[in-house]
Amino acid sequence: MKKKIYFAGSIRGGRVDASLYHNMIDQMKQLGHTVLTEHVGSTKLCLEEQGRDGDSRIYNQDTAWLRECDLVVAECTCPSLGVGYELAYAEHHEKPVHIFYNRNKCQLSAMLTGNAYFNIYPYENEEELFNLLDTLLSQ
Ligand code: 6IA
Repeated sequence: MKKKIYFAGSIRGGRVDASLYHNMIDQMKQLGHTVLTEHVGSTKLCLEEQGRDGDSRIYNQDTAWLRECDLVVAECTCPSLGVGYELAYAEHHEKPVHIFYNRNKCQLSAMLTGNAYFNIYPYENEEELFNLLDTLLSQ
């Protein structure tokens, strides 16, 4: 079934995985889903502070999308305060949350791995990641 997906990935936390996010978003779209947060995979994002008003618009839009989505997919290899906040917000709104991370590159926070609400998928390489994503989103 076609779903509205909120994809979460690091922005000001660091853009080292931006092209990975881009490829994950592409795969989700190819499977027929709508990704509400396609900009997270853009390789040309402006990371500068937008001022309190600009950031307020971002916060209001992103929290509205979190309430609207059917599920959240997060790539958490690169730690991000914003993504951590979004995951807690999604849990509060009872949205299914699926968290992916590369086990060779990071240790995920115990605040995620210790919370049985979250579905957590460690992977070792991109092939494994894309297979996991395919299995999850082809259902
Ligand atoms: O703390 P971080 O910046 O790493 O938080 C990243 C998360 O917060 C992502 O999953 C996004 O959903 C959200 N987020 C953070 N910054 C932005 C943003 N910045 N725009 C949209 N969502 C954001 C402005 C960049 C650009 C589009 C002008």
